Amino acid sequence: MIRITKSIISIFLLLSCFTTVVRAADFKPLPQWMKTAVFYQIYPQSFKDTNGDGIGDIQGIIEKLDYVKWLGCNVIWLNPCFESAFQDAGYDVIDFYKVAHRYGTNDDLKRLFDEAHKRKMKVCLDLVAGHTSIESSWFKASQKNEKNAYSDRYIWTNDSTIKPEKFVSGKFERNGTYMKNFFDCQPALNYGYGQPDPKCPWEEPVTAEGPQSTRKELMNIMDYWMEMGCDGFRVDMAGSLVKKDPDLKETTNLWAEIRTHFQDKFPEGILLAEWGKPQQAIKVGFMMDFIIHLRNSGYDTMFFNKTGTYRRDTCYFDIKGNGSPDFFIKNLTTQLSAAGDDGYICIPTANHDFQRPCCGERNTVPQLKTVMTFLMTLPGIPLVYYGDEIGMRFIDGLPNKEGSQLTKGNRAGSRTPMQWDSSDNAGFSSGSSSSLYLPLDSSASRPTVEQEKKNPSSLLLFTKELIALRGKYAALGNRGEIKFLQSKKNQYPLIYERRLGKEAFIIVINPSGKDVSVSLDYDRVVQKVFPVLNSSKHKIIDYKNKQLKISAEPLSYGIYQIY
Ligand SMILES: [Ca+2]
Repeated sequence: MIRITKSIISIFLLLSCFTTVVRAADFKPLPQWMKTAVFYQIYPQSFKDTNGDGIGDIQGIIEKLDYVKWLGCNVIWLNPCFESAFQDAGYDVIDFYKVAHRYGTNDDLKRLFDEAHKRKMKVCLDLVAGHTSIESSWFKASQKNEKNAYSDRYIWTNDSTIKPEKFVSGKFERNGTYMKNFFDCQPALNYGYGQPDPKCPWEEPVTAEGPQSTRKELMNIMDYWMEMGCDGFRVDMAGSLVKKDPDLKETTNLWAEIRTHFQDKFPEGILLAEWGKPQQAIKVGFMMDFIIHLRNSGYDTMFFNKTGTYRRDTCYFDIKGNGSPDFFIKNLTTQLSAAGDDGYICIPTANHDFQRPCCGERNTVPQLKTVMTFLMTLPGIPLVYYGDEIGMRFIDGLPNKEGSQLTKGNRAGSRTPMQWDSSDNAGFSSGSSSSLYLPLDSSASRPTVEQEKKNPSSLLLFTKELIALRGKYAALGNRGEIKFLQSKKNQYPLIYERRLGKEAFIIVINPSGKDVSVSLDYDRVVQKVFPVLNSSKHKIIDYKNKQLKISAEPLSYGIYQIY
């Protein structure tokens, strides 16, 4: 009897598993173009201003498409460009269907899609799916006492004296407080709760009318831009739409429904998560996720030093050579194996939320070349954050701009105007310097695109060369495998193999200011070690008697093809 009961329970568990959890195998395949995608992230307010108001615009992006393509990038991700109250630099959207006046019009954005496509490039928008601005017409309607279509679009308590954590009170017609996501001006949209507490009536199940209508609206927004020519979305805070969902069951169901709808209509479109944990994001249906400063990924242990939005005493890419890559490598290896062929990871050079590679004491071209060699030889889809290709500096000590200031650090330092040339305002804008969105790097030696295009040893031409190598050799590309060959004794240099089929490379990077030598056992038969890219006149590695002998000068790097 017990055995029969047990079997029934197992069958039930098995069935419930199949009926509620959608697997990656159920989705349509990833678009083929992701295999050779190289991203360039544009912060629209800081890229190129064409009407002299001091704020970058869509026309400016159109004018610089040829530059982005010249660099070797073929996909643009634009930070939010929708009508906004700009209390969080556009991440507080008023109208998801309308381009913000300061950037142009919907027609301009359509022209950007068309111009990009003419150049065989793609454009992804930023979908701020989790919340709106308090100035949104939805939120205004939602505050009314009388029941209307937006009453349950947000999460409202039924009593203004009830204020759980993250709930905000105010002078509203209806009797209640609302839930926020980040700043108070960002009320959370209601996608429902994975495990609603019956004692809290505002915790609706995902199947309730309000959450279902929010879900449909999100798909409408996506359809609207995709039909206009958009190629996909990066979804802000993608893992946090459904509240209280510890096992991600309802989050998985939500994204599975969206992905299925999206791919049925737009099989070439892509969905990227801001999640920070590809093993989860890809499982729920995203095609790519970032390994960044979130969720204890180890990204900080590689790059964050004493200056920047987030600060640490030591990191691996530091001239002192006191860091360790172990934690990052461990996480990267786990994430890659969990993602498998179902999606891509992306490890960007930086983004609008944290510091650039050129930051504090890491500020010379040779130092930045070690960072760029690493980021541009990793598997997954590479991403260049605007300006990192020329070594733009994280500017410390800027004022709070549109919510850039967090409790601890300021994000403005990574959001300053792009430095194009030696003309006024570095070619960013013809407006007065006081009108600029954020001040330019005031350093007399600030790098520019114009100057670096002419300099054969510049970071810009170096980055362009690294990107070109990914296109030339599949082993160095998005789907090539990676194996770290780190010496157990020495944390420096960083040594890894990239391989696909018979094609193989060994990459050595020494970000420290010390000479380092190591010998490693290497099982594969090596007949020839050919330097494809090398910082020094001498080869850093040699192969003898099944051993790799590596001797790396300070701030050196090399990419070697092995036969
Ligand atoms: Ca402008």
